[in-house]
Amino acid sequence: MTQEPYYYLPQFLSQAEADALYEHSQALSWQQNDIRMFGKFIPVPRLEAIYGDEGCSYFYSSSVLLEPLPWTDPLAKLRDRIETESGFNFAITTGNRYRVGEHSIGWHSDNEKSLGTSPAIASISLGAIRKFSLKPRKGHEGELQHFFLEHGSLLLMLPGCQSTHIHQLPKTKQSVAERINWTFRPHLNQTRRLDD
Ligand SMILES: O=C(O)CCC(=O)C(=O)O
Repeated sequence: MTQEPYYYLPQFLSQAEADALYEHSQALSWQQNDIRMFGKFIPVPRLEAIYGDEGCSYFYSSSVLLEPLPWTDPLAKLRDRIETESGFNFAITTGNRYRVGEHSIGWHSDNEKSLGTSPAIASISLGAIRKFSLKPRKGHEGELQHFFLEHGSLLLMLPGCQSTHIHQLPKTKQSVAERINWTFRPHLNQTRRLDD
């Protein structure tokens, strides 16, 4: 049996911790960005935010540039906790705010140059439960998996996962409340290390 390159901890945060982080997240700086698709700029189907170390900007899909604001205390504490428990370092967290069922992210892997060659990526979910799917790329082992990401859960995509798998958070026609996701990522420019 092969070991999957990710794992899911449904109750990483307690209910009270997840509630407090959700409330904190609502007051942060959310942007409606545009992304280039088939030669045209269209609105990204969700709101985005980014917090992190200075000099660690995030550029994705050859069109969206996110420049980090300084860590807030709650996000920095959460980063420290994920680093301690996972053993991986993170330089930025990118936020996704899905306000309605139409808000989504299509199949992709996180393979931007700034992440380095084999990043670990840690994803915290807050608010409404949404379906998140992961599947192996052609030629790689494994099955399509669906996770119903709970309030306060952690999904850790281990080094290698971005080369072998792709993931998405699909649209839903069901009426859903808002969900916020914080994805902690490393960065080639990062200088802070776990044991600093
Ligand atoms: O919202 C999620 O759980 C997925 C976010 C994601 O795939 C990304 O930011 O690259």
